Amino acid sequence: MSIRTLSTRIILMAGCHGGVCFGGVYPTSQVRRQNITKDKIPWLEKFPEYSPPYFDSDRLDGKPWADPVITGSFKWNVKDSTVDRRSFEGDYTIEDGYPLNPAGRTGLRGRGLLGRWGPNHAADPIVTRWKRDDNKTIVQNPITNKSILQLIVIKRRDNGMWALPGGMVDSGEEVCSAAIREFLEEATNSLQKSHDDNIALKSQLEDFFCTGKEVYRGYVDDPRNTDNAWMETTAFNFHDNTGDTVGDIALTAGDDAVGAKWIDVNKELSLHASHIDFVHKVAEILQSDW
Ligand code: RP5
Repeated sequence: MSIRTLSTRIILMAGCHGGVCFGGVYPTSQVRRQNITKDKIPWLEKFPEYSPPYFDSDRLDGKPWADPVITGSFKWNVKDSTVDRRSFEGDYTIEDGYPLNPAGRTGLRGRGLLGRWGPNHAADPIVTRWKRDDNKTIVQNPITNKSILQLIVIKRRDNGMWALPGGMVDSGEEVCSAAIREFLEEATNSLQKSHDDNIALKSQLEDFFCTGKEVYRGYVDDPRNTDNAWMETTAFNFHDNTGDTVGDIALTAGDDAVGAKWIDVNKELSLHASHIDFVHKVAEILQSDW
């Protein structure tokens, strides 16, 4: 499955699975999304009764990483020196001055909890190793005879869900560097470590992080998405084939994470937003048990 095919599949499913629950209450608020049926998700479908509530969280007030109120000076679908407002899904439409979510209606206008109008760019590291027994032999599923893959997940502080240790790309930051930084912050608690410890850890993992392969780039079905602001990500797989590098490091939750652990990969996994789709792609590439 190509990167674009996966992206398209998520867009078609958006709104009716996982993250966004139409008619549900928006995270951290009392605001209820307008209920809409699946057939009314595409903007091209006529829906004269569509009149969703507007919500901008006051948690955005004064945050340097958040956009101001929209003015005529906003430049959409382009990257300037500080903000990349391009979407991986192609040019999005601007209606009445607001960018429209390329996945369709979400039942809520405004920015919700997201800092940027339009696309909010994140990076997700998918750090994997083979499951091994005490003799370091790779463990297989006896039914499928396929090797079992393990993945590093963190528990999100905001919704308690297990997730990839990803996060927002900082202004001017390379996407792959953001994935590595977020991994170190959320799964090794690098923000609380001494400078020397972080240098040592980074040099231990430097070569490993150079092996990262991009497996997905596009829209994310995140529960915070609205009609005018949505998550997009680039997901990289960092696979420790021998289990000798990242496979051995101590995991400690940090920053926005309240837990960090290795977990067996299979189709029963339940992860935040669209993360299970990215992990499935990695399982296909590495031909692991699923
Ligand atoms: C998801 O939210 C992305 O895939 C990424 O994992 C995450 C970024 O948001 P924060 O973790 O910074 O809240 O949509």
